[in-house]
Parts: sequence; C-alpha cells; structure tokens
Amino acid sequence: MAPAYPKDLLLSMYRHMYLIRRFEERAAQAYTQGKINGFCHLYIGQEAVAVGTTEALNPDDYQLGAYRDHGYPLTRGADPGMIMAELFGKATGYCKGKGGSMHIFDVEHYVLGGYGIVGGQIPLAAGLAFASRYRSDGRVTVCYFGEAAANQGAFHETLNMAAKWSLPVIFLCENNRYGMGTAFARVSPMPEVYKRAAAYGIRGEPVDGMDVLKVYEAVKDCAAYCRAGKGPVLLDANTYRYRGHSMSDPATYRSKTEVEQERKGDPIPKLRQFAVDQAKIPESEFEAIDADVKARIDAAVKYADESPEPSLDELHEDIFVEPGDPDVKPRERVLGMKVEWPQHPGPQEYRVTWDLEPREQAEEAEQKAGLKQPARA
Ligand SMILES: Cc1ncc(C[n+]2csc(CCOP(=O)(O)OP(=O)(O)O)c2C)c(N)n1
Ligand SMILES: [Mg+2]
Repeated sequence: MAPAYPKDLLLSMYRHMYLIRRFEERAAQAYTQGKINGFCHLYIGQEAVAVGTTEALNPDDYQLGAYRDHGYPLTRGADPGMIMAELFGKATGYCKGKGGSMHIFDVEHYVLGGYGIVGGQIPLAAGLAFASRYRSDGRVTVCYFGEAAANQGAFHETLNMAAKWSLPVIFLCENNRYGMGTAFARVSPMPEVYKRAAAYGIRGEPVDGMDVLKVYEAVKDCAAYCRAGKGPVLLDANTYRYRGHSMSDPATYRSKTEVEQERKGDPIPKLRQFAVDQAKIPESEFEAIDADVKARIDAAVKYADESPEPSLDELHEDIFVEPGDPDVKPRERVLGMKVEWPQHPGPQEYRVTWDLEPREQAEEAEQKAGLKQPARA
C-alpha cells in the first residue's frame, strides 16, 4: 500500500511543480518575443527532481546546480518576478540583470547558483559541504548536475575527495539522457551514472526522476545518511527534458515519437491523479492552485516587462567585493522586504569535529608499509 502523505505536502509539491512549468512556458514565450537575450535552458519535464528534493530537505540546506536553474529557487519560495526580471536583464532581477538565465543566485533561500561551465558546480558543492562539516552546522548540500557532467574530470576529482572526507553532500545527477544533441549512451560505456559510485566506495543508486514522491523518499533517506556522517551519495534521477537543450535548439537528434512517449509519464498530472484517487483531495483544490499560479506568473512577466534596465553607471559594480562592502540582499533591495540573512559563526567559534590524519601518523604508517624512507639526518 502506498504510504499516506500529508495533504499539505501533496498540494505543495503540485503547486511548485506547476509553478515551474508555468514559469518556463512563459519564459519560452518571452524568449521568442525577443525579451530574453543570451542562453535560456528550460527545465520543463524535470520538475519532479527539484521539487521532490526541496520537500525532502531542510530549508537551510544548500542547493546549487548548472544553467538549467530557474526551478531550484522557485521550489524554495524565491520571487518569480525577480527571476523573470533577471532573465529579461532588468535591474530588479536577483543579480541586477547581470547574471541572466544561467546564474540565478538566491542566498536568502540557500540556492547558490546557477553555473554555465559543465561540472563547474561540483567542486563548489564539496567546498560547501566541507564548510558544513568544519562548522558542524548540520547542513547537507545538494549538487544537481546533468549526466554529461559525469564525464568531466571535476566530477571524479570531487567524488574522490568528498568520499575520503565523508562530506555531507548529495551529488544529484539529473539524467535526462542527452548532453546538448548527444545521447549520453553514445559517448559513455556506462550510462548508468550511479554505478560510478562504486569507484569511490560511496553509496550510489538510481531513482525515478519522473515521480516526485519517489524523489522525495530517496532524497530524505540520502540526506539522513549524509547528516549521520556516513559520507556522500551519488543519486541518479532518471528524467527527461521535453524541450530542446536551450531555446535555440530545434532538437532534431531525437524523434517526435520518443518525446511523445516520455511526455506520457509527465510528473505533474501523475501526482494530481495520485492525490485525487489515493488521498481524496478534490479536483477543485487543484483548479484553484492552477488559477493562482497562472495569475502569479502573469504578474511576474508584467513586473519584468515594466522593470528598468540596469543603468550604464553600474557596469563596473559588483565585480569585486571590497572589504567593508555591505551585503546585497536582493529581495530587500528590490521589494523592500525584510529578509533573514544566513549567519555563519566567526572563525573563533568554529567547532572542528573531526581531524584529518595528523602528518606524523601518516608518515609513520607509510614507513611501516615500506612506502617511505625515514628522513636522513
Ligand atoms: C566545460 C564545458 N564544456 C562544454 C560546454 C558546452 N555545453 C553546455 S551544456 C552542455 C551539455 C551538458 O549536458 P548535461 O550535463 O547532460 O546537462 P543538461 O543540459 O542535459 O541538463 C555542453 C556540452 C560547457 N558549457 N562547459
Ligand atoms: Mg543531460
């Protein structure tokens, strides 16, 4: 029998998946109208991964991902108008219009980007997890990346180090089977990314990324495992992007039949059906959510449309942080809302709970194993 999920959880999952879907549909429309410049990668089809993950985590666990990144902050309560404004290159965007679609950074909600270099976020995630371990702050870091990033050197280097140091990080592969126009199976002898965990002696497993409840269960379990100090996890979410790689991709490398087949497993109607049939939530509640989300996204587009361009005087601002510069709190700056800002302990308050092997011990062990000659006097 399916476990009983609280009604609030099911509705929140539905709301957030639909919020991302609607946001992305309107972003696609705005792109074709010439309102968005540069790259724009849509997350349509993959919503269950980010939503199931966020629902399974604590609100102050870190999340970061690649350039297909509008959905991550939306799951955490970021302002859709400010994200849309960022896509439009407007001054009211999360990064004052200077980051654009690929670099949504929302510190308030512990969503730390948005990175354009394939695999570039993976070592950063290990750094965050190292900081959590060092400060004993109990946080888990979730690092989303595409399966094509698992063929980058940074992936292997990071997993090696994260495993050695038992870092509390979930490496969450959004395995949508394509890296731009290349099917992953064509360029990888082992396309099941989770199997690569064996090379680092860490936990690795697949999950159905088209089912939000399955992602939720898997991430909950992995997060508890990381928090217990058992080390990193490689979670391989099998998912699918319905649209091209980016807005400029006609997606001629896969058949229409394949896409139509995958769309039959759409995670949004699947959850709605489950909630109506199993949890007996009336259809009318979903209709109300649909209407509310549509109105919010309409307002977001209007807000982005009416927002000003950044001034040319600002061209050289926010490039370097100078000592004493005040922190920029995007929602406070743009919407005047009081924002809780994450606080970190100062260096003198750090509680280091584990030590790397002391050098003397390591040298002694090497000598015993005959690997190292004693230093000559
Ligand atoms: C280091 C690097 N190499 C190449 C590119 C060009 N590039 C951008 S996206 C991409 C494909 C990545 O695919 P995947 O990691 O599966 O993520 P997805 O786009 O499917 O979400 C490539 C090769 C890049 N941005 N960075
Ligand atoms: Mg991919």
